[in-house]
Amino acid sequence: MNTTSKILAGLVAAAALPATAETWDMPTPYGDTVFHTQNITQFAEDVSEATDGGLEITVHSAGSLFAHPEIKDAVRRGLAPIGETLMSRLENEDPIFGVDSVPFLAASYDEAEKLWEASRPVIEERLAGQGLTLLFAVPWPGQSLYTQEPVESVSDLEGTSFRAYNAATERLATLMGAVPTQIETGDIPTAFATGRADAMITSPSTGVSSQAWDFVSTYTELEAWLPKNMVIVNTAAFEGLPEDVRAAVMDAAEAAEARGWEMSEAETEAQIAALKENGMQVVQPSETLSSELAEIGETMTSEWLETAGEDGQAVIEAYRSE
Ligand code: PCA
Repeated sequence: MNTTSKILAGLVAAAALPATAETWDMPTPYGDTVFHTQNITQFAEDVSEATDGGLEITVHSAGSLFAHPEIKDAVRRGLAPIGETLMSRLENEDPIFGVDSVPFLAASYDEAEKLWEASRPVIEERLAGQGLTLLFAVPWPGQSLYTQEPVESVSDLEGTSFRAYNAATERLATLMGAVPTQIETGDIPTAFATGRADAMITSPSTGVSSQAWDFVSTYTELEAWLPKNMVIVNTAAFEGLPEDVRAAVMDAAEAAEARGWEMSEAETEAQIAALKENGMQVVQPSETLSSELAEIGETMTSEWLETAGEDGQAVIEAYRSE
């Protein structure tokens, strides 16, 4: 090729690329085998395809770009344009974000969906106030109890080191007479191996991804609440995208939310089966344990209502009237 045709070939290649090709780094907290991460990877692929490569989202899983506690602020400050976080991690800054982690307030997919419908507008509004736009939210399967011995009543947990992942699990541990200790999912196996944790409450998904059978024997099925992960975007970064790209992101987000809820529900049975296959005892709670936990749930509901104020009460009223 002579110089002129090289230049022409270059121009033709450049014209084939979208005018505003953009690459976004996306920090997420959980590992690649976790269904949330897989759903987000699919979301990124959908966006790339729908925009013809106009927006490429690179997923940095397992806290590899920003550690979980830093992700939300990183997105708010524009250090990362988009990211995923556990919604109830933000309960410390505003109780409303903890609405999905009150034990037994919404303990099935149907209830969780109703609660999400009732709470989504105020959550979106709070995020908007910080320059953040909510793209989608997906629940973890129901939260159940992992212990080294079968548990007959809450008193069996007294004094144990109880792994917590947000304010609500910390409060729950305290109300059960246990000692809470905050541990990210990636650190669970080491925490149990070194005696920093003896028990936890989490989904069958996290039980499987942390290979819980290596350090606990009993899974007591509570499915006490379904906490959500949410994907948020820096509003200024989002508004900087061409309109058709923004529309593609919103479409992909809607699809990711629907797909994620389905994946989550399908996970529940599949991952409980995996716990069993790996030798864990899967048991139902005793009547004593159920009624003690129900009472703790009521205490936590009234505590939450008190701290969440009028907005919180409006959400619960809307939820209960559906
Ligand atoms: N897994 C995450 C949050 C809830 C869940 O099921 C965790 O254990 O930290």
